[in-house]
Amino acid sequence: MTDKPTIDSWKKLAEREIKASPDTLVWNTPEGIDVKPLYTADDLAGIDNLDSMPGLAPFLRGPRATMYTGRPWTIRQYAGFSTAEASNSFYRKALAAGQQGVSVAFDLATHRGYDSDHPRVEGDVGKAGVAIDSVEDMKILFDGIPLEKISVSMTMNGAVIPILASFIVAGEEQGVPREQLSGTIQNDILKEFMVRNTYIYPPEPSMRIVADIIEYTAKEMPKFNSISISGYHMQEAGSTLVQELAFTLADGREYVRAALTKGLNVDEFAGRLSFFFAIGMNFFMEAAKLRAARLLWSRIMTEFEPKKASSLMLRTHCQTSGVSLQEQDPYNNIVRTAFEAMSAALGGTQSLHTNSFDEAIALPTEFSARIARNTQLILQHETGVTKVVDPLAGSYYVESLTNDLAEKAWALIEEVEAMGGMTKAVASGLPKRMIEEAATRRQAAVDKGEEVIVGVNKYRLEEEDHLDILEIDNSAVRLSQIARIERTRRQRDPHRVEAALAALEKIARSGDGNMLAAAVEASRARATVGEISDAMRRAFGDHAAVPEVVENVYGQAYDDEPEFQTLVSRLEQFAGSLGEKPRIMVAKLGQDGHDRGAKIIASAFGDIGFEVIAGPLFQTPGEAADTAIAFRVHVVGMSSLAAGHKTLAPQLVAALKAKGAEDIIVVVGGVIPRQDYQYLLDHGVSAVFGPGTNVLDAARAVLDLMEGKRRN
Ligand code: 2CP
Repeated sequence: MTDKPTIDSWKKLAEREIKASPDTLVWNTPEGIDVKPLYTADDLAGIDNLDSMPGLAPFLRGPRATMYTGRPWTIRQYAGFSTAEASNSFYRKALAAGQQGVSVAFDLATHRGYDSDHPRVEGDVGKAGVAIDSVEDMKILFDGIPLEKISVSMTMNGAVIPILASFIVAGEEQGVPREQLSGTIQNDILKEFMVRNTYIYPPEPSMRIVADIIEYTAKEMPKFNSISISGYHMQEAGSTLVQELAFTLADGREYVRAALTKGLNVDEFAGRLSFFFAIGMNFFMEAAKLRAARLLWSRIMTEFEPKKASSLMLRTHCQTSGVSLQEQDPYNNIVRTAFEAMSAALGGTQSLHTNSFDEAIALPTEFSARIARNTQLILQHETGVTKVVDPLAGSYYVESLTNDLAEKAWALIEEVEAMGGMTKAVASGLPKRMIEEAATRRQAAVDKGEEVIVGVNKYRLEEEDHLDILEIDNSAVRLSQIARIERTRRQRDPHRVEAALAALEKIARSGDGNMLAAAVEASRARATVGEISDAMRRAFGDHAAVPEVVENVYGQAYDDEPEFQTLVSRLEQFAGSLGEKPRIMVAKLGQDGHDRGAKIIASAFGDIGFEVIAGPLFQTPGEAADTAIAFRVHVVGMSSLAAGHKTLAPQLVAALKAKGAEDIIVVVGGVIPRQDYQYLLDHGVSAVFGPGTNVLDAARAVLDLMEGKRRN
């Protein structure tokens, strides 16, 4: 007879196996959750909703009763580059090869409401997405794609009014009335102020825009999801999963409140709110996060007393994590993405994008896009994952994680609520700061090797294989866009355009009317994206964020480590010989607002002992040179994540030279393909730091450069 197994007998056995207490095996995650080596039925005690059902509130187990057994998630690959013609051809091929919905990536010029002929966007046109200047481009983008059948997601937040307006008009002119258009517009501005930075106007009028879109789509476009409330970019910026969950749901609550100010009934629009989460490498926790998200959203929505059950339902798109992709040994990214995709499916996503393995470094090629798409097709058709609803339910570990995440996120949501809601919290800078601290802490853990990344800080290849990447000829795209804008302007009725833009500006100023309805008229008249954005700019002005840098997070993580201290002393010595602290400006040029890397560098370099000047976002090379000179910096570190480096870095070097400041060292970091290093070095850049660079190594290299310069 053996005794009934107990947790105590397991503990004794475990202790014998590892010759230490099993408590030493507890994994303290960045979320503040202590993951134990073993979960048992005891861990389910006191957890609510274990007996809930899919398709029924609170929807913990999924928004649909049958979930993927009735209909699998939508394979929706996010793509767009160069011209509307090139992107259209890419979409058509992808749809023919098994993709099920379209998801448009716009270039950064479009995001920020500039036409392709604007001088501020010379390095951005057609680079990280497709250039759209007017309805003429939009019509080409969807040529031959039946908009009454294929749902279209558009990632647009800043220039959301002109883009949605031109989509509606493109539909009309394709013979599809707006009530038949299905899809989603991202339209989530709060997270832009927090992490993604493709805003145009200040927060208050930006929230009015969100509300106008929810109002218009609720009344005119019943099949269209008015918003995609996004946590994705928070995780990309370095947030923990609890922060991603809490801030996203708190954003959602704020949007509901904004829509209610338009006099809508909650049931008129709540069923068409949708969400968007990142799925990173913490396999079980990510699946649990989606379950927790549905539970909490239903709790939040109950407060608004809807009558329809669908108003309590969280439906979401997911994307595998971009930051988990590595430049080094890039085929490993296929494996990472497959695990993340499986986790999203186990968590019950409605729609999914799987990243291509080369996306850490460039836009996907047709080859890498095919593997990414096939990852989902294999999941759907070969693994059996679609055959059972919410298959992780009842797992001691996953139920426990779902509950822990929900509790921790709820506490943070309540904290935001106590601050007066998310708009106020965002204005205070707290969420942004929390995310940046988490990002810096994680970078330190990776640099120290505490967090292993295969092929990067462990098992690194001696020599990397050559990788063919897609390169966009940015100047050719720009010239062809400019030609089309000029043709559109020649052929339109200028009085009609002027009247439509004046009507839009009036509504923007007065708040009386709907800005999207007015923009649809302007778009029909062939007003451009830039002109429609400018009409609202005249009423609202531009938003300019003041960059802040977190302190003592990176340094603290290194505490008394000799490697760090040696560098600090070396820098102190150099400062002594210089007679002042070495100054570095971290610069972001063009419309590239991805500032996670820049912020981490600024923060870590500050802790190492540099005086850091965090340059404002969206500078032209000439403006950045002026700032560098005004602060008398020794080094400019340009951070580039949106492929503008080959245009913008040489222009920065030239601008410094033209202003007599060629002694300022220029280094470039970020998403820079190896193929481009020599080009940058030949154009006056002193060093290039690609993805996966250890921050201490970068700081040492910058110090070497400064010492070298001083000696010469
Ligand atoms: C679903 N349906 C079902 C079932 N499941 N019907 C019967 N039985 C079932 N089991 C129905 C749905 O009710 C719906 O019809 C239709 O099938 C489509 O399903 P869905 O679940 O609504 O899927 P979807 O049309 O693909 O919509 C998914 C989302 C949507 C999440 C709601 O918002 C979306 O597609 N989002 C994508 C966002 C996106 O692509 N973002 C890209 C971010 P009805 O509609 O009639 O009810 S790019 C990110 C980059 C990084 C960036 O931002 O920078």
